[in-house]
Amino acid sequence: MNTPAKLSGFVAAVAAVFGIALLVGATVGPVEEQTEDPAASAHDAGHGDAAATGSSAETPVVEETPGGLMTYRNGYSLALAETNVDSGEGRNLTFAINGPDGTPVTDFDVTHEKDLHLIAVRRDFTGFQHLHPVLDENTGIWSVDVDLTPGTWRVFTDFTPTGGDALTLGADLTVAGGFRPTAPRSDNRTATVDDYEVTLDGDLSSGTDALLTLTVSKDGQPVTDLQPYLGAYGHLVALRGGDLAYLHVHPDGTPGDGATRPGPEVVFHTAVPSAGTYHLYLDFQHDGVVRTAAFALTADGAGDTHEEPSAPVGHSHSGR
Ligand SMILES: [Cu+2]
Repeated sequence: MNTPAKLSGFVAAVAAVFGIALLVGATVGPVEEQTEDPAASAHDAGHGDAAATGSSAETPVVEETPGGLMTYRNGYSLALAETNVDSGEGRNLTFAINGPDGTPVTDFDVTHEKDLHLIAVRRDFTGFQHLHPVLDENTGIWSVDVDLTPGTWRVFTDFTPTGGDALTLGADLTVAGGFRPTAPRSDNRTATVDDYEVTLDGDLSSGTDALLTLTVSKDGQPVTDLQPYLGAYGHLVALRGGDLAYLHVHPDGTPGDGATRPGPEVVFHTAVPSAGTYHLYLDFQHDGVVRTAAFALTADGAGDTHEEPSAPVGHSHSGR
């Protein structure tokens, strides 16, 4: 008696499976296109590149693979001279950016006042450093001193090869010695560094261009004479928890434009590609010293793509 009901249930199930298969097909397609797309670059994410790359313009903001996850991309690669090193302060690190012809690149476009920005961070989000290596133009070898504690580090190089698109390549660096991983940071909107306190306002939500306002105070007084650092009153790097996807965060306004004040507020905008916790590092300069304030902020997945349409974005398996 029940058979027709069962059958129609089966048909519905098959239809559901097909529906999911169709969805998967639809979502895999653009990703495959993207891996062939040499123009994919973190710098230009969400800034109108989609039209130029020929991918049909839906929501271009967060469709790209974020930067920093790949060691090889668009024919370029990050080659660390050594991938296993000893710990210590001021450890010399050398590397090359190899180009599509397999030889080290020596011509770079200046971005944020430098040819190349290097971010080194231990994979448990300890020991963040934002450095500017020096290039030997004869050999294409970059050199920089890094303070390394034992553990696995991620090294990011953020650059624009002349004639090419902006890229962020990442590679792991293993530092010998025993270490105890730092527990994951829970969300924090206040960071203290030396005599400074920095607070973070604004929320992250996938698919939305978020405004983040960082407010700097010293000894309880607002700081109103921040100094430009890399052409802005602050430089913010965002790394996603779990995989350390590297996001570009753009400052709002530039020093000397007549509207941007030297603190206490520094405003940035960014679009995160997914839900998740993001680790944010603000470099700011005051009294001639660059300091880094560290935050963590969890983004909701309101704009996450590739979700099953009927399922809420939250998690239904929490079991509580
Ligand atoms: Cu830099």
